[in-house]
Amino acid sequence: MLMEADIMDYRYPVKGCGVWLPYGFKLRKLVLDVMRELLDSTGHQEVLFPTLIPEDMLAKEAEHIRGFEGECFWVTHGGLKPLGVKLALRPTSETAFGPMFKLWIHSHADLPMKLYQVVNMFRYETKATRPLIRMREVLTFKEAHTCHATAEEAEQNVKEAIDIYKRFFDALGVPYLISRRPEWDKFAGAVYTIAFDTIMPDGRVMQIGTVHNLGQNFARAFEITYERPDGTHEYVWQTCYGISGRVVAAVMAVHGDDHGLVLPPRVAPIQVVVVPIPFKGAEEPVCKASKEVGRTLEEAGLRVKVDDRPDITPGEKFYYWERHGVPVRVEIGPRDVEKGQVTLVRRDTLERTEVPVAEAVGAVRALLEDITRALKERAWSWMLERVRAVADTGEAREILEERGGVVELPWCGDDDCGRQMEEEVDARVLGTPEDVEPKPAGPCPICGREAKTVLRLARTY
Ligand code: 5CA
Ligand code: ZN
Repeated sequence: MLMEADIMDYRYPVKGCGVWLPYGFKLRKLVLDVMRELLDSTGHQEVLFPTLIPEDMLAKEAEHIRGFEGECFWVTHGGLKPLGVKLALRPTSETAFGPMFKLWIHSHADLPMKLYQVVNMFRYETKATRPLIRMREVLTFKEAHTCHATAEEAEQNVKEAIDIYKRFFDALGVPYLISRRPEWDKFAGAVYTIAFDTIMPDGRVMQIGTVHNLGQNFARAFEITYERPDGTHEYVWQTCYGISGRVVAAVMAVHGDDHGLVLPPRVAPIQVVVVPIPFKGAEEPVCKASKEVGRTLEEAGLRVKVDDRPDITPGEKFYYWERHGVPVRVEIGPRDVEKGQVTLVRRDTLERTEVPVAEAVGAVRALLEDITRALKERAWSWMLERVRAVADTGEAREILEERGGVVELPWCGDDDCGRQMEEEVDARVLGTPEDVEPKPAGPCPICGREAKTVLRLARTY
C-alpha cells in the first residue's frame, strides 16, 4: 500500500531506511500539524537539538545506557582519525537534553519547562525491519521532554500527555488501548511507562506512542537542580513522550480497504477530487463546470484537486484517487451539468449522492464530517471486538492463535506470574489497563491467588 499510494519508497539501499514521497510527505506534515497544535496549545515549545550524543553523556544514566548501547549507531571516526569519544546518532534524546536542562534551569521560576522536537532518530533494530513501523533511521520522531518542580506536577503532566495523545489519535480516528507496561518492559531509565497500542488488521498489536515518567533518574545523572523559594536545592522531576511515523502506518492500516488508503479528512492531503466525465461533443461545459466547482470548494477552505488529465479515462482516475484515500470524489458529467448538480462519492463506503451545485460546499463539508465520524466508529468497534477477558492461559493462547487481538488475564501482580503468562500464552505482555477499570475474570491463572488486576497480552509487531 505504501508504494501504490506514493507514501514511502522503501527501496533505499540501506536496510531499515526509506524515503518519504511527495504525497506521503504532505500526509506526514498534516499529521504533525495536529500534534504541533496540541502541544503548542498546552504550553510546550518546539526546539531542535543536534543528532550526535557523546558516549559519556549517553552513559550517564545507568539503566538508559544498558537499554540503548546495543541499539545505537556509533560514529567512531572524523575523516580518517578515530574520535577520542565515540558519538551516538540519537536513539532518543534524554541524554541530549540532560546537559542543556542543567544549564537552562536555575530556579523554580524556570519550571515547568516543556519542550519538544520533531527529528530523525536512529536505532539499530535487530528484529525484522518494516517500512514506517520498525525503521533503523526513523525519519519522523516527535519527542517531548519536560522538567517539573515536584513529583506531583510530573505525575500531572503524564496525565496531560496521555490526554494529548488521546486527542491526537481521536483526530486520526485510530483506536487505542492505554496500558501501563510491566516493570520488565518499561523504557530504559523510566520509573514507569504508559503505552498506547492499537490492533492491526492481521490481529497483531502495534505500539503507537508512549508516555514515560522519568522521576529524578536523569536529573540525578545530569545534576539538573533548581532552587526552591526557601533557598534549598532539589532535583527536577521529568517526563518524556514520543510518537513516530508508525502513526501514519496505523492510519493507513486501520482505515484502509481493498481499494487502498482511506484517509481521515483532517489529514488527507487532498480532501476532495473533482473528476470531469466528458462526453463526445460535451467536453467544454463539463470541464468548465468542474473547474468552477473546484474553485468554489477551494475558496471554502478545502484541499481540492481537479483531475483534468486529458489522457486518462475517468475510470482510471477513480481507481487512482481511491488508492490514494481521497475522502470525497465529485463527479461531473453532461447529465450533471444539464441538471445543475454534482455527484458525490464517499471513499469509505463508495456511496453516491447527487446534490445541486449551489449546495456542493455544504454537502461536501457534511460528508467529510460524516466520514470522520464513521471511520472512527468503525475502527473502534472493530478493535474492541478483539479485546477479550479470559480466565486461563490455554484459552488465551487459542484466541490469539485463531484471531489475534488482545487478551486480558487475571493477575496477582507478581512479576514472575506475568512472565510465566507470556510463556504459556506465547505472547507479550502489554501491561495493565490505564483506560478502564480492570475486572479480573477469576484468580491469577498461574499461582491461584486472588487477582489484583488484569494483564493484557498480545502478539505484537
Ligand atoms: N524518549 C522516549 C519518549 S520520546 C522514547 O523514545 N520512547 S520510545 O522508545 O517508546 O519511542 C516512542 C515511540 O516511537 C514508540 O512508541 C514507537 O511508536 C516509536 N518507535 C520506536 N522505535 C521505532 C522504530 N524503530 N521505527 C519506528 N517507530 C519507532
Ligand atoms: Zn500470580
